Amino acid sequence: GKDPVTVLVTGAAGQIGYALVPMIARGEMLGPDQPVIIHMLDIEAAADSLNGVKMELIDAALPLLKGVVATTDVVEACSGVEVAVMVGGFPRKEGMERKDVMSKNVSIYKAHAAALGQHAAPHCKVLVVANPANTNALILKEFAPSIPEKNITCLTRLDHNRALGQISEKLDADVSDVKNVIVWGNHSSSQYPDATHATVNTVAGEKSARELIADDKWLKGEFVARVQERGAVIIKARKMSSALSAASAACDHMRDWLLGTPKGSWVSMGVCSDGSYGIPAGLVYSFPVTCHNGQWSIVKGLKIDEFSREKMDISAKELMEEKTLAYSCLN
Ligand code: NAX
Repeated sequence: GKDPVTVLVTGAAGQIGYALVPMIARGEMLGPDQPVIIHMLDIEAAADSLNGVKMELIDAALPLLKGVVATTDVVEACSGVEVAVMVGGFPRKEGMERKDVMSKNVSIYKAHAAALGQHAAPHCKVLVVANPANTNALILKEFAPSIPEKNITCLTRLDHNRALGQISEKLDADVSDVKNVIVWGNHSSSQYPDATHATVNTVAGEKSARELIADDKWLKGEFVARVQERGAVIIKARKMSSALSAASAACDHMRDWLLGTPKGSWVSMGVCSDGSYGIPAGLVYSFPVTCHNGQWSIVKGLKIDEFSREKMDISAKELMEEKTLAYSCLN
């Protein structure tokens, strides 16, 4: 069989971690024939809980799981890692200033960047989940210069999947028949879910979602708002944030990146901008991408109407402000 791949999950004692590690150990991230070794990192205060997760993983007797490390030591956690899913971070608590949360996460991501840069495999692929996801990824990219910047991404696949879900509900279509929505920008409420180019596979062939829905007011209004606000709606319902769908999206993100996107379809990923679509180069921004041979590329040449342009720029502007704020926390 194949050699095992070592996967790091930070914040593994948290609620996304608890949903994510069994998915990875069942092959949902790297494929059903890919053995894995899972490294789980969390902080000292969560060490007992992290050990509990390790015991449960062992008790699940999963055939693909060739080893599991539960540690609070960043160096041990990052050693030899080929895939890193960064879920650990400092949450915004009530009454906290944006700058204080940013400052905590900047120092966490700076430290994790250094450890990954020194101890992970040089070809390590990184997915940042923890918020502010795009800016945490930006900090990671800046402070792990030995990791190619193309290998550092952030999660907007959950928003992408939510957009697919909304269209599938609206048209009463199977979600697997809907494709090519786009989530542009920041994984925040400024994100722009765009269905302009989405298609739906019907008995009469592939049709434009926009034409089938025939309600631009819904697409520009309720659809956008529903995707943007879905996270908050779930917190309200569950009294906890979305963990199952976030973990599932993290698996989708990594799997498509490593194993490729199907012909004719793209996904949304937060990646380092090359200036495409007028988005400032160097920002970590969510674009439509296709993946092939473990490399993503931004889908080029899509027509952008005035409505989309404005929304895309608003999110870019927010990311530039986050970047400035993050840099002001460095000193
Ligand atoms: P939890 O608070 O349950 O888990 C976070 C874990 O990170 C905790 O166990 C904590 O001890 C650990 N941690 C904190 N600092 C650490 C450090 N320095 N090193 C290692 N571990 C550390 O949050 P959970 O609900 O699991 O969410 C995790 C993160 O995902 C949050 O930042 C959240 O905002 C973000 N999300 C991002 C999403 C996305 O689509 N990009 C969607 C879901 C989620 O909201």
